[in-house]
Amino acid sequence: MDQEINKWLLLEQERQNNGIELIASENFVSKEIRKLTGSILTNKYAEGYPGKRYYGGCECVDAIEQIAIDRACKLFSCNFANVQPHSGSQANAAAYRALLPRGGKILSLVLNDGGHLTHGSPVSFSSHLYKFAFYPLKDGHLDYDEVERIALEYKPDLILCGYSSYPYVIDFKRFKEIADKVEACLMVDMAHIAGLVATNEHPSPFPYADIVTSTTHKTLRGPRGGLILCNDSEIIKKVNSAIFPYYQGGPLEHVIAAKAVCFKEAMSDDFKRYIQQVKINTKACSNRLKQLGVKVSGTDNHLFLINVLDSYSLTGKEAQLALEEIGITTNKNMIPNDTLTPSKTSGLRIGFAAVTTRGCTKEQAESVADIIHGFLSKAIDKDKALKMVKEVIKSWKLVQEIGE
Ligand code: DSN
Repeated sequence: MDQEINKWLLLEQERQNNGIELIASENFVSKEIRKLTGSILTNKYAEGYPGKRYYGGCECVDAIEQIAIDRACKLFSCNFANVQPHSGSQANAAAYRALLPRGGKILSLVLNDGGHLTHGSPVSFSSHLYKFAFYPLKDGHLDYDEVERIALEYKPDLILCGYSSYPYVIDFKRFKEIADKVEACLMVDMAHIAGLVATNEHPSPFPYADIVTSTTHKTLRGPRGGLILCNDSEIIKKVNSAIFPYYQGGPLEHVIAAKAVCFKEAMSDDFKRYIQQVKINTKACSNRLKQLGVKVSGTDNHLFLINVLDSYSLTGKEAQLALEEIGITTNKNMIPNDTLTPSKTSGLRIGFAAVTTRGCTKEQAESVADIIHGFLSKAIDKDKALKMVKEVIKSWKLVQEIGE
């Protein structure tokens, strides 16, 4: 055992167990998923796809990858899947390459309003390879008429929807109508809401999207990794060659095996009940904060935003650091019409996917709101807040025991 690393592993386990994890993109995976990500499958090179590899000895990983593909298609009711992307960013890069020539025009959400870095940020590859125009939110909500107006003017080759901090339902059908009007493709990045889509707790992007990308580790509660789905046999060929050999080399078959288990878990009644509870908890916390006079977004999904600048005269960074002192982990986040920079921000993003896996109830989600408000407004001190945190988590499962 490498004691130097093991010490930190155990400290991280303690941190996860003793805290309230509210980062909206995180979750706690089952024991089986953890076991597979640490399995001997990591030893195998398998460049290529099932039945068409550049290495010998691939019969077992071929079977595993094919099961993962078949389960992904069944879970999301689509025809084709690529389960090899190492992350959501690689999935998005491959999707753009499959649908567009270099320099192709993409219309996506203003990044400060909830888009992802790969949706056209100047610091991401995306803005270097493609031309972006952006649609804004109106009062925190998608304004489909405005998207249509900008699309008619900009004439994009691709319209992109699906976001990192949008708390409401997305109308994929309306996006498809706009895309058809300007003869653009429609791409949906459903990374945040994949677990909700899998359980029909959010409308599906199919049959409207030409390509759907996702991660598997957020609300879907699988291993860290990416996923691409589509219904068209020509598009999947382009996706496959964009992932390998264009962007990636050897697939992570240990992670792909864990993705296969994640897709199976997501088909269960237990998982549907879990996602329903995530939505109940998120709404309960957001509503409680609203009752307390805090400036928060509403929510239809697993996340919401707090305007900490207006509510507490704190930047998102300051609020994040303050909550970390009492074992509540969040992330600073830009909010619509933010006047601060991404390294400071006026907002905090709050999500309930992770804590709901550990057993968080609606009442506990309301207590979490009381702790956040009490501590950030300085109505309660650190000792009292720490005691309240301890009380909330005392009945929760340990992260190393999830899925037992
Ligand atoms: N970094 C992820 C998030 O936190 O939303 C997006 O990939």
